[in-house]
Amino acid sequence: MKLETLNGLWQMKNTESQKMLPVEIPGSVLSCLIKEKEIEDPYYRDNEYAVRELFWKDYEFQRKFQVEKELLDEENVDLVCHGLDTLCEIYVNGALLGKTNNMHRTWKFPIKGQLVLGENDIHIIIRSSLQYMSNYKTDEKKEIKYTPCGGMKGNQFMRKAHSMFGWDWGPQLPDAGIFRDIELEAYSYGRLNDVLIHQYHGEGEVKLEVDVTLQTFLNKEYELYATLHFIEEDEKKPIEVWDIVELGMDKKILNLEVKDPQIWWPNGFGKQPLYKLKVILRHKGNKIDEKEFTIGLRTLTVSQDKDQWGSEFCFQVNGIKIFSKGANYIPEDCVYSRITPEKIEYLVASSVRANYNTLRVWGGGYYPSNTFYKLCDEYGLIVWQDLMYACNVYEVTDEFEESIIAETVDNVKRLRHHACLGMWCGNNEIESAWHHWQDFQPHSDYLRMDYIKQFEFLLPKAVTQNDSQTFYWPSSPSSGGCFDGPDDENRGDTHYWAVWHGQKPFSDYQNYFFRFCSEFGFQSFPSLKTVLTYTEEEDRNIFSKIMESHQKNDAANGKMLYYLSENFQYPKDFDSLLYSTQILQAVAIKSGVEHWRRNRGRCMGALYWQINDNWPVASWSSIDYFGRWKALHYFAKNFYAPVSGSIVRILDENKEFTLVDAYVQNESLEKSKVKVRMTLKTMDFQEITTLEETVIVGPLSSLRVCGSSFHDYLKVEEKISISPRERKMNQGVYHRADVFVETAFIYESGFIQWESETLLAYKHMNLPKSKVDVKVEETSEEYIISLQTDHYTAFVELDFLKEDVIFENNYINITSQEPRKILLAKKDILRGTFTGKDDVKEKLIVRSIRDTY
Ligand code: BMA
Repeated sequence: MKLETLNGLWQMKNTESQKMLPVEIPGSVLSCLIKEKEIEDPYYRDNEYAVRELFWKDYEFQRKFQVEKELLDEENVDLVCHGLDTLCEIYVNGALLGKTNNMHRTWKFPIKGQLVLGENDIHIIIRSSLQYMSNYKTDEKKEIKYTPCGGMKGNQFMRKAHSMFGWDWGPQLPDAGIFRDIELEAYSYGRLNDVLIHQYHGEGEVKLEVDVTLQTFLNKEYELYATLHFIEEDEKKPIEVWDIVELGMDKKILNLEVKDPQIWWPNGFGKQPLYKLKVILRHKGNKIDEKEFTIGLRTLTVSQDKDQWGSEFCFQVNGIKIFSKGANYIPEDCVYSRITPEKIEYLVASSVRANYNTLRVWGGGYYPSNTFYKLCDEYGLIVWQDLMYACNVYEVTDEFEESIIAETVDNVKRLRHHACLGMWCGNNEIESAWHHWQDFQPHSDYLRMDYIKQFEFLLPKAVTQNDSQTFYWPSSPSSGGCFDGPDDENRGDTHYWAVWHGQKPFSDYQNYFFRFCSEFGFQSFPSLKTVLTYTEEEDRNIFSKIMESHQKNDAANGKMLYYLSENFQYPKDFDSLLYSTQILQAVAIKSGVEHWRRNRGRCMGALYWQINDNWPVASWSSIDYFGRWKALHYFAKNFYAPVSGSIVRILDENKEFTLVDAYVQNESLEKSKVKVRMTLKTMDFQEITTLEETVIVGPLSSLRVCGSSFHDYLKVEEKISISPRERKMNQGVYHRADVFVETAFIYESGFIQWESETLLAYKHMNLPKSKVDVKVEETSEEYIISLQTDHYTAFVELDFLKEDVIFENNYINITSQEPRKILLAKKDILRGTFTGKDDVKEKLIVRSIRDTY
């Protein structure tokens, strides 16, 4: 088989214009117009709205290409388009080759008849998605009235990433183009059409069944080989099997046996060894076709075993039931050709640095590139893969049915061999929506039927026919389908939004014991550096038109202000406000995750909404559009650590005392010995009382270690709710506003995790103004930053005005006089440079929550 790429330099214009512009393919209308400076940055201020209007037009992409004799000598030549977005008409040398209507598919067209020797011409007209949507007519019994928050009406009529039409975190920029490779594929004699790999795991061995579908053209015999080698070892010594493909055969199964297999594990449980499997078709010893797959040997499914609460819901890897730690993933840019392998690797690496083991690819975006899954294999992230449907009502016409089945088959075949693939999930939130969302209820029963047909019949069939080893789940959340209590707390997965959308306090997380919380979230603003990229001076007020247009969830800047009022004092300026919201977000999500990890066994997953952004915006992300880690991402590194301590304020059994309880959560395969020291301290670090306990926490478990109400030491105060008994017993001398609880989790490795908690909301604490002294030392690999202060200093942020870095830790609470060390590895300096330690010290900006008012 020969491949000739048609990527590279094309020309582009809107069909009403004469002016051709150069465009690099893979690319799009936006990548071209931005590069050629025909439009201003669509992310700047409110440029989004003017740029959106460009998509009422049709566009034309074209290029010339050379065809050599060798290509035409092959019996077949196909044009293969891996990403055409979306309504395309493809012309080759003036003749229509085909039309497309689904960006999620791989399109192939036989092209040999249209090609000539020498120069050829291809042009692709892309029709306006906005025109199409606005002219679309449903069957009268199937009128659709629902549009998702922030989206454009009619987005569900096209198989184009829904979020391109806007979402409650993303702009309405329905770009168009050729966003993945486009190439010519030429072949004669025979071809490997399809390879399906099944794994069967036994004691000390793995059997691989390699199921090959072939296309043979000659009335001759072929030889089929499969070879497997461990990627880190010599390719010359593979395990090899082969067989004869007899005349007319189009299917063949080869069996490989791997003795002493190296087993793939998700991050935190072991390594990620990978094998290369090659399938080669030969005729009389000549190689005719070859396909290559990188695979990991593992079993991976979802367990729904029944238990005392209902049915569990958890990933089971190599027989071990694990707690999923991670977040939800959305497309990383609105201009898809800008989602480069480097950017994907940065995000995947940032996930693993924050101790994730799972990412959910959310259904309202697009199917990520092969690079994404390759990196998840290599870094050890389980992918919960939604099919691309979210928060919408769909009319299942014959044409739609054909399109979504083809799309599913294409993507299942593309991704099924990846070690990281944990499940296929039909859609995001649609079962739940049909079950009880008010705006869904007026739709006809025909459409409700279409839901069942689509997600509980057509799609699972298309998935399992092509990938019988990966678990299929109808929707997220769900309890198994058929509108049977999709949000049931005791079965399946759950999305929890009462904190944030329902404006409940953070403590509300503690009222729920979901089996797997696949979505919950809290918004923050990005850092000032990011806000500066899209605003002018006069915009820097959170209720300005520009700040509100970079907030796509209705009135949510006000919501952040509401939560701020519950927790912190009113910030003195814009920058302090941005910072405070990041702290709120980090504290909120931390309290949810820690609660669910403490209840490990009953709850087996916490994936917060959302890891990333597709433009600079106020949102639920923990890493902003420019890759800057928000406070939440640093917090995640700690609260998702394999072994991690947590403290929580709860009411005792009689609801009389507020207790501070310490727990250790162990999500590793080893037991862990931990010394826990809990100390009530004054703001200037005097120790009032200490309790200490050493425990051994078993693998895959969590344990309450110790706790106290400290009521003997605390005074009764006015204006806080306090039980009569507590009031009576209360004889201490310290005011709650003047003390905090420090907890040190001291691990055998010597590592100490510092946690602290105040007994009142921060806004009511007597936080002293404190000065943090900074010292910086330097080695060849890193800067060592020491922070020292004489008073309790909460949420200490380190940052630079211009440079971007990832610190080892950030937003810490300083709870003792001892200097706290934070490393800055030189390889983690992402933008900008430092001339040495003095430069780092000079440029370092340190602030804490007390500096915001
Ligand atoms: C969930 C997600 C997204 C949305 C998020 C925040 O519903 O599935 O659709 O962006 O909440 O509202």
